[in-house]
Amino acid sequence: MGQHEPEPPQPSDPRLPPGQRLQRGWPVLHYGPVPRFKPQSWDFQVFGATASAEKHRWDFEGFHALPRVTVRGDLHCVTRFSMLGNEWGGVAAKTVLDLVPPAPGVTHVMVWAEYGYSANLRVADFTDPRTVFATHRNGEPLTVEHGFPVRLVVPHLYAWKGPKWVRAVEYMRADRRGFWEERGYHNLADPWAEQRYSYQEEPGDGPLR
Ligand SMILES: Nc1nc2c(c(=O)[nH]1)N[C@H]1C(S)=C(S)[C@@H](COP(=O)(O)O)O[C@H]1N2
Ligand SMILES: [Mo]
Repeated sequence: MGQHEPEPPQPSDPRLPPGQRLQRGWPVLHYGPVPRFKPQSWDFQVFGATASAEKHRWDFEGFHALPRVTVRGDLHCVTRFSMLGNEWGGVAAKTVLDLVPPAPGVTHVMVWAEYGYSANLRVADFTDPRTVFATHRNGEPLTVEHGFPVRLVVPHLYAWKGPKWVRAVEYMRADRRGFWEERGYHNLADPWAEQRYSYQEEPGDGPLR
């Protein structure tokens, strides 16, 4: 073999969705600046169509005292890199929904982060057992670049559906597009169906724009 043969194709990993490649290391990717963490004013709010019609609020200690889970979950960025087999520690999204029940008719949530970043999810995606408000990866606390103190991880969807620096969850009776969903990305974001861009949406996949 000559010295300048092309790289052999990557061994295909069945955990890799179509059009994705394996990533070594953990790149940092987000829009805008990294927020500064202010422990005194930090809170995690649940608002919108709650069953009680009241806003719920946890401070930093309160949120970190919630029951915890560890889940295995891959991270698939729409820019085509995937990180496989991460272990995420944190609070299951379902736990938040159980502790702050939604009003009847809630179909979607908006997860809000610092600086107004947001991602919309169907309730079924939010309550998936592997959807987690992560504080740790592989046993280590998240660094601020990766979302400390809390980020959402939705392993079965493209990673833009997982806001870093989460501050709130809004319960909604109708779907509404989040930050990237308003800017041309697919409303549902299933990497196995390569739902990358909004022009691929079928009727019913998302609200009208
Ligand atoms: N607040 C916020 N969260 C975000 C983003 C962002 O721009 N802002 N980008 C998303 C995208 S597109 C990806 S791929 C992942 C990247 O996470 P990482 O930087 O920990 O690898 O964060 C997601 N969460
Ligand atoms: Mo991404």
